[in-house]
Amino acid sequence: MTLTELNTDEIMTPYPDKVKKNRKKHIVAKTGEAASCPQIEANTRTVPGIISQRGCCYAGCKGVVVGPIKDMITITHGPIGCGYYSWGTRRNKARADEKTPPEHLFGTMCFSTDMQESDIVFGGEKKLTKMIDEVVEIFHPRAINICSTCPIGLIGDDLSAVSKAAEAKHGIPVLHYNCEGYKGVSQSAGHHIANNQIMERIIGTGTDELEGDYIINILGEYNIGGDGWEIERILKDIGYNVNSILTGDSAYVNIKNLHKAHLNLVQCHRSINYIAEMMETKYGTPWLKVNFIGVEATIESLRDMAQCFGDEDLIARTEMVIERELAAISPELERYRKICEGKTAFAFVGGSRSHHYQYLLRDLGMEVVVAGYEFAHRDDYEGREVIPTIKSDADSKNIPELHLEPDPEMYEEPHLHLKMSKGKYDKMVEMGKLGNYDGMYPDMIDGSVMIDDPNHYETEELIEIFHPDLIFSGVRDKYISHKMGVPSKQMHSYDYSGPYAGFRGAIIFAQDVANALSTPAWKMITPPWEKDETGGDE
Ligand code: CFM
Repeated sequence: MTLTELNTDEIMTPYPDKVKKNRKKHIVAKTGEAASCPQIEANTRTVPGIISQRGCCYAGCKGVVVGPIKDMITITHGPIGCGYYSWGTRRNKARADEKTPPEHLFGTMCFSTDMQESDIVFGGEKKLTKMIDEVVEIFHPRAINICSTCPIGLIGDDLSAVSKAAEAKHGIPVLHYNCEGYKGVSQSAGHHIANNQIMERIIGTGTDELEGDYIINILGEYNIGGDGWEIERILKDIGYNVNSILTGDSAYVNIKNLHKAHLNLVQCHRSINYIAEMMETKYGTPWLKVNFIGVEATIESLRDMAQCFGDEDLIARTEMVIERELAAISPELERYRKICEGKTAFAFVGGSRSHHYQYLLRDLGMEVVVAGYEFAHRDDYEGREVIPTIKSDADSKNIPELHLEPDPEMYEEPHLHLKMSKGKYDKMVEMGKLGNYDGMYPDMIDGSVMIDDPNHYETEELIEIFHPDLIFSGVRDKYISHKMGVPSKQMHSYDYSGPYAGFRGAIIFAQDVANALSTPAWKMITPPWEKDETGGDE
């Protein structure tokens, strides 16, 4: 089944005219003739009350980007709900390492000023100051983050003054983020605010001399279910030195030295493209878009990385590791592929996974027939070449750009970072390998649909039209599909499974998907479209 103009109208029928007009711009069907992506509206305000899957600015800043920094204490300044509900819900795993002993790991704890009514009336600055004092006295953190929630912006607490005073008093960096939940139109605004602050206050402050060749950072990898560790395992085997993964299992002490790396890899571009681009401007660090979700995608990313450095030994070691890993996983993958082959899926995830996971599903012979992003920008659908700048987006109008000049001490031409000739570097750029990424559209199959900021109602309608075998969802839409007899995989937390990245992750994913597809329970549910008008079975 494909989506026709007729179905789209039918889906929109119950909407008031204004909503209809709005939502129509967020749905695009791919037809064989269309080489380039029709314009899709994205990163605009959600229709109030429509049951969107989106999160807020605070979620994007605290929950997604800065929360996982393991050796920083992140204080949620606000009523307790925001801190409590963002406590340990994103599965960004972390562990102690050489530079970060166990007493500096704070990721499992929840810190909040627990603002009460009287604090809202009289202001929360004193309470915040006291909390910072306590946190320093008890835990001795290397640095502190303070993340604002909605009421803080409304009552106007001066976080900048509190942070400055605390820095002077305690002698450690105290970073503050004005990431009130209502800012922007989704968590995407929070990513941007977090990126700006990390760039301004942390990156470039380190003086460590990093040892070895091929020093890289992996930006936009959050170690959900241990993904980052699997990627690190492969890269270390090949001979790369991973300085820091941002921000999964990352530490303040490593992020300080981010500018010392030779190359930045970008996994989730939506949440971290700002840092990649700002580092290129300030330090000349080149960046490469990678995707370690999917066997073929991982192989291509590894080959692209090796090409960036152009070293014959590295290229040979890359091929050796690819061959070894493939030999180890292929028989098992083939077994699961037999169960999954020919099945279809929906992918409704945040701002990059709905695209990335299409590669892994394709490894299993499955196709995504409807893909939706919750909060992506137009470039995530249409490609960076088509939409070269995100400045026209609603979020970007609300968040000031950092105006960075090249750092004369650190800035080198990008090709010098990679120790390659200018000509070779330019060729990589020309091939679209460096400083670029594709949107989701070219990877969608004919007759498939892309939908921006989908809601419960539209999800139900699309299930009824397409009858997918599996749905990749968030926790809010998961149970809709279950009630309709369609299994789902929670792709933000992996339903507590994982890792799914790299080679070993692909096997765990294949097993989970094969299990979901072959569980007999789903056949025992009669979906609504097979029921008669009175709600009974036909
Ligand atoms: Fe990037 Fe993410 Fe995603 Fe994202 Fe997220 Fe996440 Fe996500 Mo949940 S950073 S955009 S804001 S890949 S928390 S690890 S799974 S919505 S698709």
